[in-house]
Formats: sequence, structure tokens, C-alpha cells
Amino acid sequence: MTAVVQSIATAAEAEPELTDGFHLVIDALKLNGLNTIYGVPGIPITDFGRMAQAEGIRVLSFRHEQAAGYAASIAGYLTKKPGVCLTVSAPGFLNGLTALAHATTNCFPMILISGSSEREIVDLQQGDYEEMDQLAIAKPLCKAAFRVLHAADIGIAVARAIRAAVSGRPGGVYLDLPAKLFGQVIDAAAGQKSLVKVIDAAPAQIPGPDSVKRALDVLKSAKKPLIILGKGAAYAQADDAIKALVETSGIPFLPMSMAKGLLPDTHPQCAGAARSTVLKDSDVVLLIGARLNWLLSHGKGKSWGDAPKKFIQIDIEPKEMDSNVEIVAPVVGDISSCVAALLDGIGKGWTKPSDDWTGTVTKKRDDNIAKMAPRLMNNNSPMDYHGALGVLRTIIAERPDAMLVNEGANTLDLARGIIDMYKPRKRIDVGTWGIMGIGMGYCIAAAIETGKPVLAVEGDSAFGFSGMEVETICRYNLPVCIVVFNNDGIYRGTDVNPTGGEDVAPTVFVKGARYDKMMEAFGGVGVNATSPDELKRAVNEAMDSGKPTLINAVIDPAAGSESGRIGNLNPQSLLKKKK
Ligand SMILES: Cc1ncc(C[n+]2csc(CCOP(=O)(O)OP(=O)(O)O)c2C)c(N)n1
Ligand SMILES: [Mg+2]
Repeated sequence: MTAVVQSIATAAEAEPELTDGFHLVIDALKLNGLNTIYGVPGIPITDFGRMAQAEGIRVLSFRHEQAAGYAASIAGYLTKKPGVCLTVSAPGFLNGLTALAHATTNCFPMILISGSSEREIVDLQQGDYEEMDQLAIAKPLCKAAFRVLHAADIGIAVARAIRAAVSGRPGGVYLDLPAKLFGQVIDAAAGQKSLVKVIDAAPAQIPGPDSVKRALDVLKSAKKPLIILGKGAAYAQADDAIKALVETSGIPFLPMSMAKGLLPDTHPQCAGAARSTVLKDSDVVLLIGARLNWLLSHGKGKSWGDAPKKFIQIDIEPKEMDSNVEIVAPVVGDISSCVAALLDGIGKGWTKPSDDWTGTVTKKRDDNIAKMAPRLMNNNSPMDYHGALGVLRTIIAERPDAMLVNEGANTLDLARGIIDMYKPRKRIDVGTWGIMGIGMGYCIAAAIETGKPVLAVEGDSAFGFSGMEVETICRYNLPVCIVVFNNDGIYRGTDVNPTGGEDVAPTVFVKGARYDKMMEAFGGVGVNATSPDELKRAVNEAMDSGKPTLINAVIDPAAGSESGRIGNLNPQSLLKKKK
């Protein structure tokens, strides 16, 4: 008896301790501080999710991969660490891919980890379960894409993915993990040794002294300077340095949508409400983490006026320079280092812009704000956008720490203009693409990553793209208050079918829909609000209680305009005019 026991004990001692692909991926993520996964389970990653949860990673399970992906993308923006999204093969991967492309376009660090099917069968196209050459498909839509075939390579692959996502201009990275990899077994000690902790994942990139001097010379020559802050500036978390640069220079600043709050919208130098004036009349424009894409009319044309304009641009990506117009002073480097260098140079004998220029901007801004003020105080029922948003504007002023999520057309454009932001990175929205569907994923990640209450201002169409995630919000009991601006449709609910047929017009939804009932179905609070007073009460209650809440805000179906503020981008049919 004793002999038998002894022989078993000896065998166990001799047996090397093992680890496998499942555990190595988990260990590699944890080693690098990636402690949250947003995803949807299924073959081949179900057990991986379970084991990750067992090992202390927060695994948030969504109803659709796209929402999980958007959550991961904005987690990356908010934390400067790659947000991780986990999906199954082919269809799950494709559902997550839109978010990966969105992350890349918006310069958010994100890693999409997808399980994939048997390589041998996929490559011979023999029809495997969820067969797809995912690596090839992901490649053009992200910064980098890697596939891991050997468990011993997991450590290095995760390290590369992290570095690729956050260094330089951040973006999306794809990591392809074939089913077989998870079960691959290797010696535990060798596995442990193979893990890599990424050192200095996003190294500072110091701008050349010449480029800084050139930029300062151009800035000094300006009579009517302007600073434009993009979401890159917000991402950089160089808040104090940017504030110091703006205030020391005395130059009016214009925040792009997600840069609102980097300095308060109520700051005396904020030109947000004088946008058209500063774009037209400025002579030197300093872009900080803002690209001259469509959101800034490519830096030319009518909205920029006829006055000659010089651009200084701070960006980490050298290829960004001269993308649309000539950049006379490119400053290439990370925003923190570039702003610090400018600030250093500006300290010596800087003359603030003339009262003539700053006074003109301030007057225009104050006039525009005064013009809007009475509209924000109406108590109409059904509500118009201004009445409803006037209420939400006050609520955010009283709760500046709350996160604000915003999507829609009119609901987006008007909320952006009306709701002032007071702190950095509190406003998250449709970003570079004007994408619908980010809403609930952003709400979930914002609540998880910041621990702050979240207010989502959602068009009824926009909400529909990710509406099922209200179950996820209820399941994790997140402090999210969703206000659906229900105007019965896309842009407005009043279009008619010109044929007189039974189908409603393509932009029109069910009239009088009650989105609040969706939240009630999962145990959250639902409220139907028909006036600004009712809306105010319901939102305040939700923000105080922290209970998942959805408020169906009844908006006049005729209140909106085509495509919100960007109707000019719609192609026009010449034939219409012939009739
Ligand atoms: C993924 C995606 N699909 C479609 C669109 C086109 N689109 C732009 S705004 C919008 C919805 C606008 O309606 P709503 O959210 O109800 O806002 P409203 O103007 O009615 O306030 C749509 C479908 C888009 N931007 N993104
Ligand atoms: Mg609508």
C-alpha cells in the first residue's frame, strides 16, 4: 500500500507543471494591466471568458459584438490603455470589425481578439464551422494584425498588440487566436518566461527644436490667432499644459466635439459659440490633435473665408501634415511634449492678441449665446429640441463629473451646441465617422471605466442601433440614464410615402413608441416625459439614484431638420427640379 502511494507521489513530482493557451492569454493580459474584456461568448472562446473571469478579469458580456467593440474602443480613449473586445469566429468577428475600424479611424487604442476556426481547413476552404480568413479581412481596417499559432508566442503577440495599439497614433489592432491554440499545452515555467510586460508602451516623441521655433515665429506673427483643440488633445491627458498654453497665450480656442470640456465651454477664451467667425476671420490657426478632415471642412472653402490663413499643426503622425492644405509649421511629436515645448518658448516675451480680435470673438459669442437663451427655457409639450436640451444643459452644469454620451442627427448637433462641458473627456460621441450605434456600448464602458454616472442623449434612430444593450446595462446594474429623443424617426417623423401606399416613408418609425418600456422589461426604470419639467425631474431622479433608467422624451415630430447640421452633404438629384 505504502509503496503504491509512494510511486504515485514520485510520478506527480516528475510530471512537469503545465500551462495552456487559455491561461497564457489571460496571464499576458493581466501582466499588462488589461483587466477588462468586452465581448460575446461562443465557440471557441466561451471557456476562455469563464477562465478569465475566474482569474479576476472583469468579463462583460454583451448582446451584440458591435456594441462590445464600441465599448472597448472608448475604454481605450478614456484610459490610454487598449480596450479589449473578445468575439467568436467569422460572424462574431465581423460584428466586432466595424468597431475596430471605428477605433482606427478615431485613433482609439483597442485590441479585437477573435477566436478563429481550424487553419488547415480554413486555408483549404473546406467549409469549417464559421470559416473565414479573418486576418486578411482585418488587416486593411486596423493598425496591425497578428495571428498566433504557438502557445509559446502568446506573450510576445499580446505585447506587440498593445504596443501597436497605443504607440504613435493610437488605433485598432487585431489578434487572431485559432481554436487549437487555446488548448495547446506547454511547460508552465517556460510559459511564464514567455510573457512580456510592455515597457513604455507609448514613448514620448519629442518635437524637433526647429519645428517648435518655426511654430512660435508663425504664432507671434499672427494678428488674429486661433487654437483648435481636437479629441487627440483630450486623449493626450495633457490637460494642465494645454490649459496653460491657452491661458498664457491669450488666444481664443475652439474645441472639437470630444474636446469640449478640456477647458470649460464657459471659459472666457472659448470661441465655441463664435465658430463661424473664428474660422473665417482668423489668420493663424494652431491645430492641437485635430485633423483638417470633413469636420473642419478640410481647412478650406466657404467656412474658412477669404482671408489668407496659416496653419500650425501639432500631431504625432507626420503623414497628417499637408493632408488637405499646406501646413506652414508642422510640429510632429506627442501632444504633451509639443505643448510643453511651445509653452516653454511662449513664456519669453509673449504678446497676447489684441483686444480688437479677442473682443470681436467674445462679442460674437455672447450675442449668439444670448440669442439662444430664451429658446432653451421653453416648456413646450410635445417638446422641441431646445426645450429638452435646455434642461439637460442645466443638469450637466450641476453635475460636471457625469459622462455624456451623444448620438443622433439633430439630437447630436443641437446637444453639442447647447450642452456646455466643464471637464476633460466627459463628452463621448459619434466621432470622426458620425457613426450611429456607439450609444449603449459607450454608456457601458463609460460607467465601468470611470465609475461616474452616465447621461446618454440619444436620437430614437441612433438608440435603436444598440438598444438591446439596455439588458446589459440592467444586468450589471450600471448608473446609466438614457434619454431617447423620440421624434418618430430619422431627422423627423413627418415624411410621407409619395405613392400613398401603406408603407410609411423610409425615415419614419412607429408613432408614439414607448422606448421606456424596453428598460422596464429588464427591471430598470422607465419614464415617459412629455415636457421639459417632466424630463428634468426624471433625469435628476435617475442621476441621484444611479438606477438604470430610460426616459422616452416625446419630441415634436416636425422639430428636426434633414441630417441635422450636415444636410449640405446630401447629394441632390437634378431630376427633382425638372418636375
Ligand atoms: C452606422 C450608421 N448608419 C446610418 C447612418 C445615417 N444616419 C445619420 S443620423 C441617423 C439617425 C438620425 O435620427 P435620430 O437618431 O432619430 O436623430 P434625430 O435627427 O431624429 O434627432 C442615421 C440613420 C449613420 N450615420 N451611421
Ligand atoms: Mg429621431
